[in-house]
Amino acid sequence: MQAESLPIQLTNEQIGQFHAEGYLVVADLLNTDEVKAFLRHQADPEAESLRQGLRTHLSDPYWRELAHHPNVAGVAAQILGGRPCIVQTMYMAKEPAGPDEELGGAGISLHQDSHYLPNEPDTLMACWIAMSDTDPENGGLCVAPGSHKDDLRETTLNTNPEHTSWVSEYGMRSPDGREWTEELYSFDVVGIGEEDLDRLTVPCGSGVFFTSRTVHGSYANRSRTRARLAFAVHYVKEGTWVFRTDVQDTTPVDLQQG
Ligand SMILES: O=C(O)CCC(=O)C(=O)O
Repeated sequence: MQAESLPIQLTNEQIGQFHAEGYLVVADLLNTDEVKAFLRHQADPEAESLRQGLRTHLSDPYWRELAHHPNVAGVAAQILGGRPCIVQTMYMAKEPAGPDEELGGAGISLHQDSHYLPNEPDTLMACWIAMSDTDPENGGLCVAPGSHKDDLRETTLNTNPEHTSWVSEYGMRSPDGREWTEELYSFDVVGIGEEDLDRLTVPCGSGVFFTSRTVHGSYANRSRTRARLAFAVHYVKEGTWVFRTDVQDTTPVDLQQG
């Protein structure tokens, strides 16, 4: 499943762009065979038994391989300036609209990841990989450039029917052992609207790296024929404390494994 070419090395300009804009699109993280092998695996009913929610990278070798991939974790290491540790992995498939439907799979309201994954010091970052061709029509990723420069923004419970909506309790634990629960919900940040967004077109196998404070999300799939498929890994730099107990035990990346 591994790419034969040398792992991607970012230029100083690309790293500067990540810090200036809060995100960076990087082409060809995965080759066609790698994407196909992952999608074939996902379609196999036996893969179901390997799923462990946000921690499927611990139980499913295909998920593990993507999370440790030299072009994914390796680029994260270059951006973080240290060893990345995997916090969570997600596969997000949005189906096209059916013949009698106005919209296909729902989007995710505009948010900052540190709202969901408080961590200290805040080193959290994401790599979002397009596993199909993605664009504004089929519910591709949207980011608000420069939105990472301020603190965490005020939020409300999202109300746009194009976005999934949920509320859930999460356990938290601080480094001194104190424990509590917090109600998290499908956040919508206050003060950023559709006009502030770059609606990205990201071809299959390419990806977007973004900071924990970069406002991002997506809208529903409005295509009638094209699924929007994406795999995301969230990393922190080694030594970072993650407060949520369900993902507190992070996995240091093995960059040799690939
Ligand atoms: O793919 C999407 O629609 C949003 C992804 C996202 O919020 C994330 O990867 O943190």
